[in-house]
Amino acid sequence: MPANLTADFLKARKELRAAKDPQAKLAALEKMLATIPKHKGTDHMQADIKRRIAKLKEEDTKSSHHKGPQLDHIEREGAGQVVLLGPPNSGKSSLLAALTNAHPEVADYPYSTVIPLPGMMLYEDVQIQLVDLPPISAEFSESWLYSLVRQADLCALALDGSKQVEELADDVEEIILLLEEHHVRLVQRRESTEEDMRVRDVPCRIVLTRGDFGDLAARVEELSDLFPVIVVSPVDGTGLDALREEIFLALDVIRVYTKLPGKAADMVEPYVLPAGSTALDAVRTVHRDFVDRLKYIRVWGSGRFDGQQVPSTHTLADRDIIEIHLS
Ligand SMILES: Nc1nc2c(ncn2[C@@H]2O[C@H](COP(=O)(O)OP(=O)(O)OP(=O)(O)O)[C@@H](O)[C@H]2O)c(=O)[nH]1
Ligand SMILES: [Mg+2]
Repeated sequence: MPANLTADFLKARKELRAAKDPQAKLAALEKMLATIPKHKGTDHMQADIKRRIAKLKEEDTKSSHHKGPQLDHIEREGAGQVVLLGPPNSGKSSLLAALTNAHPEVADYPYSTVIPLPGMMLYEDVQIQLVDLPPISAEFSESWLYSLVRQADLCALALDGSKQVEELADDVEEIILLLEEHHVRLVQRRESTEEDMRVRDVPCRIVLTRGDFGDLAARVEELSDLFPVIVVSPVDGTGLDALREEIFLALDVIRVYTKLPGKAADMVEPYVLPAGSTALDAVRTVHRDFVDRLKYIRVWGSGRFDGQQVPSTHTLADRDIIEIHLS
């Protein structure tokens, strides 16, 4: 059967051949579909046009997804990255607001947080990054939430302290299982021994919110079997200093200050290194090139006496001051 194509259709087909970008192609295809004579003889052509339109539209939605914010990674800043994880309405955003410079939405209904939000928390002279997450629950959690927990140095598990102890234990168990399904294991402390590549160990602390609700001792006792517990209330300030300190300690890092020979140390901005780092690790952190030029290192703090010359394998302690001598 002859197709009997119209002049309008032939014009649209010409436009399609000349089209350079997907939008122009889509417009031409839609014009072709509108002008093609609708009868048996053009069935095949109609189907082909429809298929090409669908493909272009699908590609368009895919690429517009890419243009949206990247949610499965937050650039790490400061001495460590701590995710605020927990069931809906447990007080995660309130913690971010109380501890950092960030201004998250705090609301008395669940699922108020929908995208991750970072903020910086100051502990003494160290900046630590906290990341507020949407809630985790068996009903619904975004898949990128698990990626963010995986990448974190520490998980602050926020739980609503006004809930009954059995309910809290159930919440923790559910979260542990959900994370395990996504190859994340909450632990007290990350061991430096070889890790199973598929399973990521993330140290965890329980943060029991609504500490202003009364005595939470029984709940603390029960939950302490799982992870160390800190009771807080962003409403009246209970436990916030203790939480800052616990987060710093749980990150398992040390601060190292540097000084120039004959000068006072720069005590303003410490270098932050993993606990157990050596004097040579610190030198490398200050400047890669210093390693080759290193003559010797003096230490104030963990040395036997102030200014002691130490071997490069010397293990540093938190708040040590080092003086680097180069050739
Ligand atoms: N009294 C009291 N209220 C709190 C405390 N922490 C949070 N709230 C309240 O609890 C509600 C929920 O707090 P959010 O910080 O939004 O909770 P969330 O965990 O971020 O909630 P989602 O993002 O929806 O999962 C808000 O009305 C807060 O004001 C607390 O320690 N004491
Ligand atoms: Mg929230």
